[in-house]
Amino acid sequence: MSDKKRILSGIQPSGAMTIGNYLGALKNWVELQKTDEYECYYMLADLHTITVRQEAKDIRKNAMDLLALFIASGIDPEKSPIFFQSHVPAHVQLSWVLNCNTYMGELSRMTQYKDKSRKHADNINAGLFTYPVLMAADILLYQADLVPVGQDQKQHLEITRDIAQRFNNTYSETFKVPEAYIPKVGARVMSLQNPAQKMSKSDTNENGYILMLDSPDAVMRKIKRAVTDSGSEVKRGEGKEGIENLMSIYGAVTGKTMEEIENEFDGKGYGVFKPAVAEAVIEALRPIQEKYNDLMSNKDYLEKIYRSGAEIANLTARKTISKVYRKVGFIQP
Ligand code: ATP
Ligand code: LTN
Repeated sequence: MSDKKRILSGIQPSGAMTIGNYLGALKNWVELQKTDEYECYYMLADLHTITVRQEAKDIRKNAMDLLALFIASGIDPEKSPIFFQSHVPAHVQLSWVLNCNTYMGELSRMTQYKDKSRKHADNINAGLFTYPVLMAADILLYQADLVPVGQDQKQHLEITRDIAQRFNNTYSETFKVPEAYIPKVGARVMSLQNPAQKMSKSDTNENGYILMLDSPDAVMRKIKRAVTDSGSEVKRGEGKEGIENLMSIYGAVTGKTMEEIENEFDGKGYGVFKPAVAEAVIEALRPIQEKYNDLMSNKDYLEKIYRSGAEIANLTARKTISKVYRKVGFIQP
């Protein structure tokens, strides 16, 4: 086993992937993998997906699309195992043990749970409530040091750390206590239709998000329609959340700072700015979409990737779960 630090992260195949997922998470995964300083595990969190009602055929389609997008975006499956959460039984096994070491009170404070309960008032199921425990299991199984995620997952990382520390105190040192890794730009991409709300793949208004697989026309149209203020200056500030969101998207894809963007568009107005943002996004997506199309015509290759990913993930995860079972007192099989 290498003594490199570990990374684990995941995205749910709960819809088509947005540029929010890319800028907040996947882009960093690729960069962290390139440093060669980490051993990285990248997971498609399909078990998490059924916490809200889903059609089976949609999960199947979204899961394969997402797998291809991981690779098309630059994750090298030769270096980093890519696997489906449901292919590694230890996730569910550990989540049971952790459920018995997590309090109702701490789970009730999770903002994602509150948001999703509001959105899915007719289906507030137990899985939605214990979602963060399964996520803690995902991370702790791999003894991850670092978890690259968007801003919205910070609270889930905090509860993961609490659960790990509590378990370690009760049963002796077992888990690495992980750190969140949140990008400086792009950590919280907002909806194009409502800049007070995060861009989300499960939004009912498709003009609110840009998908990784949106056509250039769709990207241009959605950005031109993005909600802004009645002014015309490309600047940050009170009441300018819509423009600020477009500026941070532009910054995240071009590498430019907010100051540089303000200078670039000084005196130019939204009519110049919006198409420039759209062009930059289109150019960033183009190579990813090309690679995605190639990969989707090679299903055998994709299948090989997730199979060998699961094999490696299972090896690592089994070590942790057998240690945990032993520590809590279960007789070894
Ligand atoms: P859902 O709408 O089904 O809850 P989601 O779009 O919020 O899904 P997840 O699969 O829950 O996406 O998140 C995957 C990763 O993308 C996480 O690291 C999350 O923090 C990040 N992420 C999601 N939305 C955004 C966003 N708008 N801006 C930045 N990062 C984001
Ligand atoms: N809950 C995450 C997706 C996710 C995840 C993980 C992220 C599931 N398991 C483990 C990092 C590590 C979300 O983004 N909604």
